[in-house]
Amino acid sequence: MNKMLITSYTRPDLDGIACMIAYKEFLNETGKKAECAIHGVPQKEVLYVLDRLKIETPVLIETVIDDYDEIVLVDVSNLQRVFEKVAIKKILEVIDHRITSHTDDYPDAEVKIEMVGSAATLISERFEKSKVEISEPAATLLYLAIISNTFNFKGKMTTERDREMASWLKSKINIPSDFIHQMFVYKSEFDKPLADVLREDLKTVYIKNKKVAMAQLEILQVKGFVEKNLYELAAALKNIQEQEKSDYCFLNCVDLEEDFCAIIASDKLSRKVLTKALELDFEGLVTKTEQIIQRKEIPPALEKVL
Ligand SMILES: [Mn+2]
Repeated sequence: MNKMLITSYTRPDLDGIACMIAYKEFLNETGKKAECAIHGVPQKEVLYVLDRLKIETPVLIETVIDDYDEIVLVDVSNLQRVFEKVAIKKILEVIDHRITSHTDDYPDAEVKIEMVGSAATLISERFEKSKVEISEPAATLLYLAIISNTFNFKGKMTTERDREMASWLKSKINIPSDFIHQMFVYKSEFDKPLADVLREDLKTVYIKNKKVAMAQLEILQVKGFVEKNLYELAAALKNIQEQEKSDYCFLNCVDLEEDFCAIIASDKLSRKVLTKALELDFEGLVTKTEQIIQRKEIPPALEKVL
């Protein structure tokens, strides 16, 4: 029997990791041989969760890729975000939750892309619908992934399906009541200069020939954080803008326990275009949003005004 390898995008977040570990379990339980592997160092919150749940980190994809003829992508459908040696002809299945133009990239694969808040919801539904018993570690990972990806159900992309699967998973697990808060605390502490942190997770997109560099932090107590670090953050953004030669550049700071974001832009043009696109008022370099905005919601808004 062929073995399948499940993977996600480079530097996976909790959603990517939870999906690959849980989907491996699902496939194994349904009689298929599957393994999972990661590319790059997982994001901080992943390391915290795996360590606290005593779950082993998946192996590095570069060490095993040649042993597999069949590959499954979870929480990603854009091949550019995946380890370069993942060949398109080997891809058997794609499970993702992003608005994407990549559905037709995989003529031979089974592609399931549905607009829910978290890919973990799609994996959870597989277990629930087929009545395959889910282990507590896998259920815990999927539950935390839904919480993390939907900003605790406060993000706009949250759907009823995410809520339903989260409560189904929650009935099967036992986690300390402060686990999620502690996970957020861990995510909010940085052990390197903020400039490096912003760089590490920077996303750049082109909108009508303009290059937009977007940084995002998901942390607790955004207000105090911004007050304390504004100078450093603004300098880091200026640097990014120079290095990337981007036309626009900003940082979106999501407050994980309050319903707002602080958006910082160190240059006038970026502030001007964000003001127009998001109907916000900057005070100095910063503006506060009325509700949580995700980074990926900003390009469509910019597209309308550029
Ligand atoms: Mn995701």
